[in-house]
Amino acid sequence: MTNGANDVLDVAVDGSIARLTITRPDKRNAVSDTLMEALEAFFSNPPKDVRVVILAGEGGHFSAGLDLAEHVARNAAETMRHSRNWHRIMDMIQFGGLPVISLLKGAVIGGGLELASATHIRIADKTAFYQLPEGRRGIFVGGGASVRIGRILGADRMIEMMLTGRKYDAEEGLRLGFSHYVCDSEDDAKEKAAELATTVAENAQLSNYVMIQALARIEDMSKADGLFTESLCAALTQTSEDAQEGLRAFLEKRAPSFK
Ligand code: 1HE
Repeated sequence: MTNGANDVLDVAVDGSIARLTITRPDKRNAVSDTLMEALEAFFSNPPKDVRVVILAGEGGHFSAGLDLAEHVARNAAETMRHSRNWHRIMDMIQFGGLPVISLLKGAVIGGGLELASATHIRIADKTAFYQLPEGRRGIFVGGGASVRIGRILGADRMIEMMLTGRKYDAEEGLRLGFSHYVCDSEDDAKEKAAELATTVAENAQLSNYVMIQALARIEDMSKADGLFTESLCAALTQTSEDAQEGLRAFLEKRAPSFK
């Protein structure tokens, strides 16, 4: 099934997998307000049977970040609201309960990197490069990078990356954790995404949900609170019907069949 959500985000649903494609290649998939609205519309009410989302960009780039043409006109109060709105929608992507796989290529810059870092599995091809050029534009990150990219890189490396505006290539990005995989070509990356999407979709849904909801939050907690929360999550998943099926399937040497 394919619905053209609107002219900036194409949404194609095929069984349990939804493929979202940013369709602004002429603007290098820069993140406009309309694109954020389209992402919000999908993630706030995803189709019922969807288990995994694959997010990609049309053309040679994942995303060149914030649409700078729109940004020029904002005053301080509007910028604050805009930034908080991005935080809200990025949180929806990260904590909406659906695993999201992003396909990274070409520019993964500024807000494009913020968007990628809200996704759970990041697959790059060799053309991908990563940059936080906000210093060069006289601005600062505003879509969650201080927290999400800060977590991936550590504040020290992120400061250096921002001060110098340096570009990391695909292999460096893999080493640093911007991506989890690098494939030789875009086609290989798509194939890898489809394979991983199938694997993830076959997991018990409650296990996936808890992984997404709990692990990033536990990172924010004290050790004692984190361990307590882990036990609550274990109690929730390990007493589910799917857990009984998963354990039985292992002992019976067969693949599990989850609800
Ligand atoms: C854009 C944008 C954009 C391209 N907003 N219009 N992001 C940046 O600072 C990255 C800015 N972009 C670039 O560095 C380059 O465009 C690329 C390296 C991504 C691609 O280069 P190239 O040579 O293939 O394309 P181009 O000729 O630079 O751009 C093609 C068109 O896309 C052109 O428009 P045209 O009407 O003249 O054809 C560009 O203006 C347009 N375009 N990038 C608007 N970003 C919540 S805070 C987040 C803060 C940030 O994200 S800061 C980082 C912003």
